[in-house]
Amino acid sequence: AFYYEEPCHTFNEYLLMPGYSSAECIPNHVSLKTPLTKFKKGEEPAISLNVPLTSAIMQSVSNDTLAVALAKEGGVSFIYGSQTIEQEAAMVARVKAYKAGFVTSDSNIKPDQTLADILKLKEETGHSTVAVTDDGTGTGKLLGVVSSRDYRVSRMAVDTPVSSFMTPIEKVISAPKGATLSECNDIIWENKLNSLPVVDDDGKLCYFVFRKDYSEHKENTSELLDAQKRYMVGAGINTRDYAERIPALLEAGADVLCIDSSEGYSEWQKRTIAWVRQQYGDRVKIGAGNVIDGDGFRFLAEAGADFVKIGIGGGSICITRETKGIGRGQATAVIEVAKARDAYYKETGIYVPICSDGGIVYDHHITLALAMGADFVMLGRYFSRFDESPTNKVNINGQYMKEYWGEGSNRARNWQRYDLGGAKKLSFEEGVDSYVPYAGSLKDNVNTTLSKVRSTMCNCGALTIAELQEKAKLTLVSSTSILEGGAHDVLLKDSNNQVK
Ligand code: MZP
Repeated sequence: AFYYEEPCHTFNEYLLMPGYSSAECIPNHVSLKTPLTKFKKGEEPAISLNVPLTSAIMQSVSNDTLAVALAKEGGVSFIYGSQTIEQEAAMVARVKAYKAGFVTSDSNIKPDQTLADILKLKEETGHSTVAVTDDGTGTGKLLGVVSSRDYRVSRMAVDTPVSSFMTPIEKVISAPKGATLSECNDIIWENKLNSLPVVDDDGKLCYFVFRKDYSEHKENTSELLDAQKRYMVGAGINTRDYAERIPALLEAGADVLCIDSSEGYSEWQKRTIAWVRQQYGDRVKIGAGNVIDGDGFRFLAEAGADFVKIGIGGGSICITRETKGIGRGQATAVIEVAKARDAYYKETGIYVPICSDGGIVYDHHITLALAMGADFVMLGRYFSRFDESPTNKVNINGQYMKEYWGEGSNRARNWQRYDLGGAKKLSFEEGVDSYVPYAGSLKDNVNTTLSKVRSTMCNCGALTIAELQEKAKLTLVSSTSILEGGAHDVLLKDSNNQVK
């Protein structure tokens, strides 16, 4: 057996030490742009992210609703693969069909549907206005609209048909197809509307413009209504049914794929990547993983992976280390894989981005992972707490919680993720089913998290992630210094000014 000389470490055991910050070094000047896929020296990556965040390939995290919300903030979701090929492709297609600021076919309803259907739609899409069209699609004839106000005021039974409380088309203020965003905005403000349907000559619905769109897009007011933004989305695949799943996901519009596996240093991954290269050449982008050392990285890089994911056993819902006794402290894994990535780059001129997956508990762990060499991070627990995640929000003892379960739990039964050949089943659990405290909207939380990341980067004198990786000074902390890092030797107050 081979024994490592040093123990492995987690993010919590490290601190960043400040470097010199010039007057230029302010959070507003920080760029968090980062490569998602590999590139040759001197070239640009085919896909970059504006922020270094991706959401985990998990049933309780990455559906189409969360994918749209994260793409709006500049990151990318990988839709979970532990569902049928048709279901996963449909989720991908819904993200691609979503046009910034416009009602999609998801937010439409037929007049004979009920209030209960609207409430469900609202939950799924987050839209507060629903279009009532004759065929219930985004291109049907517009018969009326229902806004949150309409159904709240009406307080009707949930089985009430929509036609009885919608605002009928005669009373709906609309704009003609071809109107520019600034023209729409004038109508919105003159009439104190929150949203404005745009219809063609036959009364067919083209899209809605929302009041908030204007502030988001006011630079290109004249072009915005053809230049409809498509959001980027990734999709998880496995090493069993890739020959059927991948074509369906690409047809649905997936921008990037990722092999979802608890253990990536395997022949199964090599075969999967080889199949992609044989079918599509370099056109299709595919990440692989997870690995926790330099050998695993090199194996996947040589197999042709576009990026490599790091992490075994560090996920908040993961019990792999307890059940199988394998894994490695996430910080040590990232540091070692980053060294292998840099050596590979020096040798071949090919930069293969790496992703630190799992185990992010505090926002500063993201900065630590980036400083240690990760190009981006993947988070499960973090995103599962938000409105946009697919799971139920429940009240437990007076506190709102969201459900969050591992892909290796009996609930998810994602045996493909743990597959080493053999029977098509999950032989034993490697994940748990849990609750996480509900935390509100993705946008608010991501903005707060990233402002902390930018601020720490400035303390380290870095305006880009590459600069952070070059300049960061990291120190291991003793267990007593960890205690010193939290509030200590004071009595904390609760919200009523009482001692907690
Ligand atoms: P976290 O952000 O919740 O700490 O970790 C999320 C990561 O845990 C996922 O991206 C995935 O790599 C891993 N995961 C998902 N399910 C399990 C499991 O059931 C798991 N063991 O380890």
